[in-house]
Amino acid sequence: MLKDWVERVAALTEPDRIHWCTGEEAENDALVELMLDNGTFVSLNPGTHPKCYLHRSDPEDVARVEHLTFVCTTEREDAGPNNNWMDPEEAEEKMRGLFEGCMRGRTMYVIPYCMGPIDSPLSRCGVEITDSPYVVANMRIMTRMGSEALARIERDGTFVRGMHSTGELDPERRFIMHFPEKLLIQSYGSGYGGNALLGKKCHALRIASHQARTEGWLAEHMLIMGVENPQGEVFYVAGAFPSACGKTNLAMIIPPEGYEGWKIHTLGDDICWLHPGEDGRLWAINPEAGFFGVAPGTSAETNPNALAMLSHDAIFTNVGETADHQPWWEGLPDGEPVLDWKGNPYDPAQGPAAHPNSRFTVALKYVPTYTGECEAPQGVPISAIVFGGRRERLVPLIMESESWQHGVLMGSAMASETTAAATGAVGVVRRDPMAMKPFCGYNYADYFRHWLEIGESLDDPPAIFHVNWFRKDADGKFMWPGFGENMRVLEWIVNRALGKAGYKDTPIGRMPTRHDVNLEGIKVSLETMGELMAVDREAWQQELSEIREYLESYGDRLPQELITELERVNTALSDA
Ligand code: OXD
Ligand code: MN
Repeated sequence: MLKDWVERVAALTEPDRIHWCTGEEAENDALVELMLDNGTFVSLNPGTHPKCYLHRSDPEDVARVEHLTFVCTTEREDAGPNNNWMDPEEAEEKMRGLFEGCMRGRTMYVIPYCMGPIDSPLSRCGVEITDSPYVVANMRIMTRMGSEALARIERDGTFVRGMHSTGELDPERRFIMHFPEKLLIQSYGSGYGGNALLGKKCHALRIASHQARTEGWLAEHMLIMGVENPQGEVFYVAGAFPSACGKTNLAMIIPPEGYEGWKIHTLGDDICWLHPGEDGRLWAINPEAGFFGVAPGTSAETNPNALAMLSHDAIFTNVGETADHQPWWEGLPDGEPVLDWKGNPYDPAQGPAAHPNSRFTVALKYVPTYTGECEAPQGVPISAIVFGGRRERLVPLIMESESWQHGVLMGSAMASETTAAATGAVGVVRRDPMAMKPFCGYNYADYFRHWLEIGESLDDPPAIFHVNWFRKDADGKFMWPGFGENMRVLEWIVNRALGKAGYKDTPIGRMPTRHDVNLEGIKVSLETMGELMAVDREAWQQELSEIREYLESYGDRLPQELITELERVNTALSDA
């Protein structure tokens, strides 16, 4: 079946050569050599950054393109108002036209990959066909790619098919199409990140969310981390935050002074597959094997663990370069860029040295907080789910839902100011339920129902929280220090999960009192903490009416339970 499909794709795209990827070191070395020869890769300083390479993408191809991303289900309603939709036949016809002969003169790479540990029943496989060696090198880091995955695919007999060509990199001839009913992805005209590394957003979120719904699990845009307390108990937390809102930083947070004895386990920073276990708990695996993280802002101060893992065996995309060939981006205190991300002499008047969505690709096992549980075939049991957004006003630092239903409402009401991770305006507040707006492969109304049903099926569901690290005061200054200090909030979360942290009930959820979050050693006054946890009744009623309007835009398919829950909160606010 795989062979037939590869032959059909080759007949359509007419490559000069076909290369089946094994994932071996020697194969990677040869690809690196090829990319250094043809300029796809620039070698970085082997003294400071051994085996690190810089890739400069086409300047018009620097982020995910949500307006060119489609979910092609037979019925338009199944894709929902949260997705761009195209009729599957029309979409395949359009893509056939683009793929026809597009690999002439090129090599076609066949990448068998496994999302999740090779021996895990929770993992799912795929095959990406691409004409980009850069994609192969990235997929090798981001997934379990090669011979072992191929053997599993042959055993399973089923896999997600992904067709990718960089085409002409013409934004006018660029589409990212998903056919969930056929477990098929077709991507043309971009070589960048989520548009091209099909294992990531296309497979592990859009197609997998559809698969998860039919099979009874959840595919989520979440980090996975373990928080180990000084008693040696480890609590696993999954966290959903919109793109470029600090998931990577949180996943590898370094506990601040005063938290000696606490330890962080990093299992993943972007995607989490959650399966109900036989014990009534929710178990998580990270389908990915690497990080594709945003570089700017990553520094020894904000994320020393990330900086440490970026000193070897990493691919940098669209960062600047120093005179001695080290990668450079805004936020690094040392070094000076001489070249910008386009490879031009750096001129601050022309913009930043690194593109705001410039990225690093590096294996998960190189993060200093790697502890190996992400290889566990059964996954890890999740004690807490944390939702978060980037909100300057209104939304408190931390709150806990009263029930699973209330938590689903919190997740579905998530909103955030947009970032550079996708093309389009930055800083605009948009609703981004469960941080899945760009990634949910089916109708959000059905997705909310699926979340409610999963909760009902669990005897011991995780507690659900909502955080906001991004509140600003009247002078526009951040009120909470963030980064490592977020550990203080994590401490409250795991202690809540243990049932031992104090809280007060408020109309919008449970919150710590001013004394329940440890403020020792930081410059946050009790007064500021009070503000960070205040509930502005009128502003919240306004927010609830906007949430209601948003949710009701999903029409009849919206589960009524969410509106009932929203009305409960609204009544509590009126009574307060
Ligand atoms: C990502 C994203 O690349 O969310 O992880 O855009
Ligand atoms: Mn992401």
